[in-house]
Amino acid sequence: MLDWGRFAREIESAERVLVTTHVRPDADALGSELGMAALLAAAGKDLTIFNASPTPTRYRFLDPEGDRIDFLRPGVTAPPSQPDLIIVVDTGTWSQLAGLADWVRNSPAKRLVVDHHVTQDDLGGPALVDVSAPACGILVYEGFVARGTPISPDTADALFAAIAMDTGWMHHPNTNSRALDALARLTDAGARPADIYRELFERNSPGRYRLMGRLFEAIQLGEEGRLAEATITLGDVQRAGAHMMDTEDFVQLLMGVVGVESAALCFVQVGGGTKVSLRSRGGVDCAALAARFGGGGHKPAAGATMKGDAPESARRKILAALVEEMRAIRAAA
Ligand SMILES: [Mn+2]
Repeated sequence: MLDWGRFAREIESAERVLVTTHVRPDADALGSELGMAALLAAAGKDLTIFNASPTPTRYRFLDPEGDRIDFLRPGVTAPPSQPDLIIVVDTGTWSQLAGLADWVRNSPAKRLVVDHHVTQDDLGGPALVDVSAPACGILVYEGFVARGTPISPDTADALFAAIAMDTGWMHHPNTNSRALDALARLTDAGARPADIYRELFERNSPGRYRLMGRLFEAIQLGEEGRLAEATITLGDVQRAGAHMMDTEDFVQLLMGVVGVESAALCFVQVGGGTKVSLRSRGGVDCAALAARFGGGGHKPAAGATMKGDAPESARRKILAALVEEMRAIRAAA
């Protein structure tokens, strides 16, 4: 539970508040922003939501008119006006603020972070962080409860989407009763789970499905079925009538094969080079592995882009390193 008394004191003197989040915002980032904005509007604040990057197509249903969440783009190189408080949600690092970081640094406004990530920079203001929360949206939901602010159906949808996405629609290991309780209460407040699910998961392009078919055909298993790997080429993407962004979450499909503990998916890039996505639940540290090839991430999920190598050589290198790790972990067990 965050210190909502502290939150109340921090927002007390502010009249104009700008809410922002990390670059390439996901549902938790956007839902938390919309929730935070509603929470502050109920406290009589003047609100702006402004991000370093556009709202991805998949999440535009959260801001259907596109008039609530603004962002940097050609012709709009800064937020429209200076706030007296900047609230950063779902991140606490300068690098994640990307193109907005310098503007935040140079703004005379006070700063406040509301987040659930471990990695935190000093953004020049207090950070209200709860790393045990599966989603930032849960923290914002708890803010409504703590402050006794009613939740509108639209805000309930935004917070529901935030929590549902950061828990992988309630199947990631972080799914707990705190998340499920928040989802239940948000549903009571008017959230529409079936509509949100359709928006998030049933808006695939036909090209994405054709490319998925190609992926399923290309899966190769190794290490007695514990390793799944595949490569998606530019030709695959073109023949499917798809785009590279249609490959989002593809590596997770490899992890769905029974017995698979680690997965590597290589994407041949347009400008040359190979992007590799790694997943593991068998003890392999994907972040450490990716770091050896100039990438990074989390232990169970990481990635790297290998620029200097031809695709086949990049694939061989990453697989050799992954197999070596898998065997070392097995030998030690
Ligand atoms: Mn999050």
